[in-house]
Amino acid sequence: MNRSKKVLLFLIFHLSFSFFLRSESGHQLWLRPVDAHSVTVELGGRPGATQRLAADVLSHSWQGDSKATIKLRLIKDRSLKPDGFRLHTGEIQATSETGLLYGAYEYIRRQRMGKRLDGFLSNPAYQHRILNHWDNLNGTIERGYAGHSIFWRREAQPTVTESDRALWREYAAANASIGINGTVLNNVNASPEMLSLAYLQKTKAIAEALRPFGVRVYLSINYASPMRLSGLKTADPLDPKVQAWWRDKIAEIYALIPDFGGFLVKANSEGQPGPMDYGRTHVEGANMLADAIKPFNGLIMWRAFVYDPAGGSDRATQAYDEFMPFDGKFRDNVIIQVKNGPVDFQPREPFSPLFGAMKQTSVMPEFQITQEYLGFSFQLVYLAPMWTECLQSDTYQMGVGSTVARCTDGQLYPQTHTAIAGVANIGLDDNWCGHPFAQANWYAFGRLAWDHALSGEVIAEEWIQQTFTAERSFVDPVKTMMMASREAAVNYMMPLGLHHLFAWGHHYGPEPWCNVAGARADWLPSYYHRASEEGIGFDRTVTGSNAVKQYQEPLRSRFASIESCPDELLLWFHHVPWQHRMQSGETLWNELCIRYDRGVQEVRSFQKVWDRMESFVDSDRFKEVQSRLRRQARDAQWWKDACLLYFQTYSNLPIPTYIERPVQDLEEMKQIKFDWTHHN
Ligand code: GCW
Repeated sequence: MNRSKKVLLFLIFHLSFSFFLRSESGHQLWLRPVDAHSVTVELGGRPGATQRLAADVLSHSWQGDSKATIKLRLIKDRSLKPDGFRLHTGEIQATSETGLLYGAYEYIRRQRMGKRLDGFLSNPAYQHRILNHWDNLNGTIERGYAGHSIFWRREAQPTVTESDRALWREYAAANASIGINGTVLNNVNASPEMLSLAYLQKTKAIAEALRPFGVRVYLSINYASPMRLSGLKTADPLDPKVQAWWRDKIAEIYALIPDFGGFLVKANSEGQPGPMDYGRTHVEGANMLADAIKPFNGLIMWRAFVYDPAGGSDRATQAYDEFMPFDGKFRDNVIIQVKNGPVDFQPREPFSPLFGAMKQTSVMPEFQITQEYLGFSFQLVYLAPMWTECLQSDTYQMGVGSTVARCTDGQLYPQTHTAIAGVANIGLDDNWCGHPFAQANWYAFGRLAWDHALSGEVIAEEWIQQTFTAERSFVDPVKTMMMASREAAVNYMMPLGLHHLFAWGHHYGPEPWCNVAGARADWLPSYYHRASEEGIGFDRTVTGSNAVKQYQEPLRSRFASIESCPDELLLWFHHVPWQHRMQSGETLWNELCIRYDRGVQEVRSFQKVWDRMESFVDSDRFKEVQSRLRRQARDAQWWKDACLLYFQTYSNLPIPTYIERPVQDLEEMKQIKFDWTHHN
């Protein structure tokens, strides 16, 4: 072929692509419209709004035979849980309309993925699959990186517009498509105003928009609300006036929202009020609310994220020490919400020892979808591998195979309620989540909440095909990149079990040297890394804080021994000499250098993968990801340089010469002041 022909073909190729690949904002998430074939949907029973939505889903996205007919059927079937469904070619069966809606979404997904339809039965792993929005009533979002709240904004009185309602419906549809059936609308650091009539009325409007999609609303409460809202003298849970106040408030809420889900409570944690302000316990505090909401079948989700305001013992041990004595004492409509790890959503933590240990109490995992400690919305970090790592961790509490998943989904313990929560990464940004790939984390949370046995890879495959294209030469490399991205972040931020090396004031960049006069010790990185001339890491064995004793054997011994402790958690559980020989045969210092460098190299390789994908993606989303990857590469380098040069001041050892050199000076990096809002 001569050159001009080649150029011509090239032009045609690119023009046709740019014709088809209209620019996309990402607003449609994984629900982008497809060229649907025609289909007839037969509704079952006396169809309500939810069933009609199921029919819409099928007729808007049908990929099967043209002119096919599909029946929606409400049936009685013991093998189906309330939200479950069964698919047959041409038929969806469920015991509820919501089940039909979930079935419709799954039907379409399976058509698109070319998967078997006949006789496919699916039940959710958890009854309550809930997003937690850390949205403040003034519209800002704590740890939110995708714009302001979709629910609240700064205004004298809360108002509702038609475009609010439209947005909430889109949000609800996205949730329904992945099985999410609940949402907490406000920050756990809760404003008492949330329970004022004006805000409850807006909550009612939100509930109405979400209801047809099977999504219930919940609220976070401030424990001192009776005082702050109504001027009571106390919020003591044993005070009859306080109890009456909550009973009345709850009755008021249910009069507005008959299917209200319940409360999420952060009490006596990080300065929030709670029962301990009155000498009462978490049990007394939670049970009082549980009794008040019981007549309405509401749920109290009580968070275990508590640690001693005075410092004291190892922070990683405190939630367990606080809650274990209460096992068996909570009402059956209380569920203890436990973060995946014992400290705080770090890039890698062992699972919280409360999982499986509380045997007579309902416990639910809390994951963080928003990337507070994983690169905000600037970095591509796919979190499913982190969550499956936690869910599949064996706690050994009821023998081999007592995974976190099985300890919380009702299989091993008779929980009245089962639930799972994810802290949302959603805001008013056009693409909802900031980074186009952050949408995958919302998606993955929902899919895992429905089926915790799914692999991160299967979920990534689904998400990529629906969000971008099904072309193998796109899907495969992008999936590999996503699957590698969490480990890459661990490597360039805090490998080998290091944790909390984050800068003061934001949790984006590194500040292992951070020292703020008067700050509590366990808010400073040095509390966690304990670097000295001898070594680095937190001794949590019997010679240290003995956190290992909170784990069941054989884990306790495995973690306690420097020989058997997995590399990934070594510096979490041990203070290790710089010259210690690792499993790889390298010294600890060299291994640390290798990991930091590997993390940076991995991000560089993601850039190359993405740059090869240009022809598959519309230019808006392509450029957006490309630019964010550039930033991620720079910031990974920042992490590596800061941590290695700082730790080197203790190890006094050279960075092995087969590794790329740092390119920034330690003193320079110490001067960096990072205000992320200016970079958004
Ligand atoms: O991860 C930490 C965050 C706080 C958050 C807290 C919590 C909502 O830094 O911003 O507060 O956890 O989970 O309560």
